[in-house]
Amino acid sequence: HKVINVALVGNPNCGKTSLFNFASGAHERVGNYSGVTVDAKEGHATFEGYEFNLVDLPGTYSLSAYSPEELYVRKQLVEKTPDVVVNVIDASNLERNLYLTTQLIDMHIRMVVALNMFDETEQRGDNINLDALSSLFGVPMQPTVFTTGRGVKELFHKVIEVYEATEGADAHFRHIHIKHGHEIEHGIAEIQDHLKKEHGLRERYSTRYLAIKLLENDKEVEQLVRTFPDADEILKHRDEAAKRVKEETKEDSETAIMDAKYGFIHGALAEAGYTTGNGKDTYQ
Ligand code: GDP
Ligand code: MG
Ligand code: K
Repeated sequence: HKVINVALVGNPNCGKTSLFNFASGAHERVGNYSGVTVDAKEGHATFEGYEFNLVDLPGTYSLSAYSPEELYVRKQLVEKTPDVVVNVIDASNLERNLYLTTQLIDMHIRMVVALNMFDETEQRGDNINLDALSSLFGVPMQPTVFTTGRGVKELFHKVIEVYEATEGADAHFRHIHIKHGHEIEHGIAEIQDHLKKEHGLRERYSTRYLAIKLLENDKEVEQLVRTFPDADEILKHRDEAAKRVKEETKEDSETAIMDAKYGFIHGALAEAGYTTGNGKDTYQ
């Protein structure tokens, strides 16, 4: 048996635990409740000759450093290095849910998106070209309904394809960069150049992810970088880049990066012809 370590990541209430229970036969509590403890449940599943170690992570809207859930999910992704992330999203609330997706893409991890609650989007009469959306994000996407198990086999099949894919050479694994606009990208590239000098770093972190986090003034990543011998140099470049971003966008770089991500999402949804039900076009 080949073993694939899979982490379930997504906003609260999008169906992660429902998938976890359906796939692993567990009976974890689903539904609306705020957990007191921030932890991960582990379970197992087998499919097409593969064994899956599933980790059900706490719900999070973002990968910033503002809540215990966010920090916990980040730590799990970096330290446990899952082979594939299943990013579960509530397809009836696409725009907000895709924000976390853009942050996961920054981490340069192999992932598959489960467009869950697909039944609700069908009832509402939403329309979208999923092939186009999937191609714009560089991530395979699978419509699912975890309360009935619809799409779960296809989802796991996609996980296997992404796991087995060779980087660059395979359509199932095509890392894209979410483009944040000229001055932000210029800053990211410059900070990244200085991070690359750090030996051993790249095995655990994407330098692009670290550079973006530094530009967002992320305190946890800044603490990590302060342990590097050339921390002052790196942070000096960060400060200069942040200043240029502010001059260009009139916003602090954290807000500018968030706006750029939402801009990307809007553009992608428009290009994929997204309309929501009730005859109302959300994206023109
Ligand atoms: P989590 O917070 O991401 O772990 O989400 P849960 O698995 O606890 O699910 C939240 C709620 O959504 C529960 O009431 C589930 O029964 C329900 N749910 C999960 N998946 C679906 C789905 O595909 N369609 C619908 N209509 N409800 C779902
Ligand atoms: Mg849950
Ligand atoms: K619901």
